[in-house]
Amino acid sequence: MPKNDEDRVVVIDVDGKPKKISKREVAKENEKLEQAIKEKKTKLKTRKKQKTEESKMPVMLVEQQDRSINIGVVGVGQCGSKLAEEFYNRGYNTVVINTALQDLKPIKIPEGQKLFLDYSLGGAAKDLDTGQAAVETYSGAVVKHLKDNFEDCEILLLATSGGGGTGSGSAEVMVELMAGLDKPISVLYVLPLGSEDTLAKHNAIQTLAKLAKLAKSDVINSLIVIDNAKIELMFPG
Ligand SMILES: Nc1nc2c(ncn2[C@@H]2O[C@H](COP(=O)(O)OP(=O)(O)OP(=O)(O)O)[C@@H](O)[C@H]2O)c(=O)[nH]1
Ligand SMILES: [Mg+2]
Repeated sequence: MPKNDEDRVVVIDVDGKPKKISKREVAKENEKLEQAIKEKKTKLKTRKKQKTEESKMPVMLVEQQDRSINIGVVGVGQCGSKLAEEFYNRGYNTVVINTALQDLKPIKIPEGQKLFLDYSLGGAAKDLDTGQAAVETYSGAVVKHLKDNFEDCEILLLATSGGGGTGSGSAEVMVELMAGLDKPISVLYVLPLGSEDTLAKHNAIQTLAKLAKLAKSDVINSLIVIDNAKIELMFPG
């Protein structure tokens, strides 16, 4: 039907061009626009209501775990404690044991997870017998410490160096005590630097031989050896 020119108005389309359309078409367009605005307002209202409800909900606390297997790590002696601290920082259950109180202090794990064996005068001074005797003397406290901290653990890991007295001298006894918890046992064992003294090297070989036997008889499931001398060659200085 031809349109009366009086009924038509000039509007600007989306491309910015003027065009003539009927007043009825303008009204229809306006109606559509109003409907769209109404829908948008309803959506916004619903979203706002949802947000208010969410803000009233309590915050869920989820335990932070950066690990897949639950390993209970026990670090003995200074080197063992430092290694264990690294595991603690990655979310593993960790305890540390030492005969030197001054070496336990800088280890940043909760104080309750540290066990001081008050046996000698601040360390075993690289004496294997002193390290062994210290853990034997406090074996009851050591086992309690392990049980209290590792109940939920699937695997136990002993971290120690071979060159000193505390960690190295007690390694065999520690494995025996850990075996009482009836979980697979791994040992992370650090060999001395090439530049260290004969006593350190002697200690390391003595204990390595004992640990190798325990691995052969399956008391230890895996024996992981870190060779400081090799690391020194690879990263000199
Ligand atoms: N890879 C590595 N080796 C270390 C570290 N700290 C110490 N060691 C090595 O550990 C050995 C020294 O043993 P310690 O762990 O200090 O001895 P300990 O078990 O505390 O025994 P005592 O000091 O005799 O009571 C040396 O062979 C060092 O090279 C460390 O942070 N990383
Ligand atoms: Mg020490």
